[in-house]
Amino acid sequence: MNRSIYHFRILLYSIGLQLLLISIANAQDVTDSLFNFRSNGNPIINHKYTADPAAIVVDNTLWLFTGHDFAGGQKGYKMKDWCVFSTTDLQNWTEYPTPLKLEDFSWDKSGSAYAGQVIKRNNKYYWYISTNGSGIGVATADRPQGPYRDALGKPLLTNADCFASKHSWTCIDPTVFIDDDGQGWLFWGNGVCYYAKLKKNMIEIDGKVGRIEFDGMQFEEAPWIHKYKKKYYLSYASGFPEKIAYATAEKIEGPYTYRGILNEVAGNSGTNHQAIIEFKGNWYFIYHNGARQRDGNSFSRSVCIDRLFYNPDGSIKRIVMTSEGTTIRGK
Ligand code: FUB
Repeated sequence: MNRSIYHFRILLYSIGLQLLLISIANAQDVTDSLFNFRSNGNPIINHKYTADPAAIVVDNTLWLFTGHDFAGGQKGYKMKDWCVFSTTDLQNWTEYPTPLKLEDFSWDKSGSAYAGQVIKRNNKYYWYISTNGSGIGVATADRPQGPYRDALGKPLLTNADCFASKHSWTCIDPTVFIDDDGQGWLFWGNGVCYYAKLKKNMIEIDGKVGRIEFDGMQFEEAPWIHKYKKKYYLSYASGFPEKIAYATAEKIEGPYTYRGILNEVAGNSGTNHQAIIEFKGNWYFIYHNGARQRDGNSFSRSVCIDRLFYNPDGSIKRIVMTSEGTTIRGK
């Protein structure tokens, strides 16, 4: 074989190999190995579409749990699995193998993996997830990165528990909170905000389901409970397209007082879905927008993080959504 044909063949092989590697990298959208990446601003994740963030801090590490949207051209929320990421500095992240899939809940008939939240209790992790109509489920794991297993083999809550609602997607968006006295609470809902106590085992509801209502509420979905200086903060998506509003109370069951808008409509996305968390002495507002999608719909979302600041009276300053995100220090 003459030398130039030989070199030409080597060139073709190396191009083929590179194309193969690129397609393997793209196929990794369903993650089956550890993947390390650096985030240089918002959105923080750029190798896949992520939505509905929830976070916990364990020791030095922030764990981020998200939904997993499909790429552009989508007509609805049809997600099939959830994702988990960790970081110790909000810049360098690790993504873990897919920790939980909708198919892990044999009772789901909806085909849509909606929002959820993870909490730690007694060295176990509890992931409360929602579906579009089949109810709220709970899965457990021994490590934050999973894998998680359905703890009940049936929903924890269904539309039948949502006594004041008629529409099929009312039993969604659980947020979980363990109070200083050890009592676990679940809040959830679309259109109406429901709440209930959890038993110590975290996989059973204790007592009656209640409803949160207050002047000015306009509750859409995505409740999130956090505590700051002994006060309870209930943040939630309000109106549509969604802004995030919040209210505060002296007791977790209320009465709550409406405190105003916290975050404006997030660019190019009808939904907004926040998590609020303290990490290494700073408070963060984690949400999603549609910044990375090109076809203008609301179904290929991306998680972002910006700082959250309190006023001296405990009210929260309006969130400033930025492109730089947490790469700006002390904004
Ligand atoms: O991602 C599906 C649904 O959209 C969530 O459950 C809601 O909070 C909204 O973000």
